[in-house]
Amino acid sequence: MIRFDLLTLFPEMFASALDESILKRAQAAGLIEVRLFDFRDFAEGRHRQVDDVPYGGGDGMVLKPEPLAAAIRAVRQNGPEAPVTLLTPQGRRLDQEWVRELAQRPRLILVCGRYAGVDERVREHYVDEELSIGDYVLSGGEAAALVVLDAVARQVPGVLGNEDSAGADSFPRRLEAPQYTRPAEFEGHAVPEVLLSGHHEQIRRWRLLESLRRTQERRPDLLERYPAAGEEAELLEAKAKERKRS
Ligand code: 9D3
Repeated sequence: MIRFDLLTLFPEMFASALDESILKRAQAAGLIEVRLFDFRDFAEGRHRQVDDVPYGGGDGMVLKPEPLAAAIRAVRQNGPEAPVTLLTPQGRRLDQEWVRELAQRPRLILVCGRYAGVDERVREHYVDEELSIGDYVLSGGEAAALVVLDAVARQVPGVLGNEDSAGADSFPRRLEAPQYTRPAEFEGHAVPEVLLSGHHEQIRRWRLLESLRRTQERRPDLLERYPAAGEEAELLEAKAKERKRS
């Protein structure tokens, strides 16, 4: 069981995602628990102000420190000790390895920033680690928090049904071979012969080769990091020889 505490100004952004398929099942089964906190609820005053203009000038509004800090303190107190993770484009980029590590924790506290940023003093004194999901600009941390939630939940034993109990998704070292389903001919385009043949060994080798080709073509970085060896290397060699002959 992992507990996710999400701190956001937009808790409604999570509703439909949490009410769908895998995440819904995981919550119903008690495998994950998700709690949403609106840090506007921790803002003082009649206007419950959560942001303000930046000192020194500039565009946009900066999230004020007090409501955010009060929310983090309250959430932290209520449950086991856990690091506080700020979702920010300045964070360390998430990858599958980090996802697996996060999934070992009993609890994740995810703080969603907004476009103009968070007062630096909160980052310094209330945040333990900073996470980005990649090099592109989002409007805030909410979409990123959903990515973390989805990826981490998949690693929790029992969350994936029998459908994909390879479960704890392994690090994707190769891209997948193309997939087809019926009909055997679609708008004049046939499914590769070998897949209809029923020759399981030939199908396995075809997939392995297509997977290698596709990885070579689209993600040469993966082949460099995890070079072809054993059967993969043999297959590539055999193909290279074939090409020479023809
Ligand atoms: C250029 C200075 N900032 C804009 C005034 C940068 C900026 C801050 C915050 C840009 C976007 C955001 C909002 N994004 C996130 O909070 C965020 C994010 C992202 O934008 N990309 C990848 N991962 C993440 S995690 C949180």
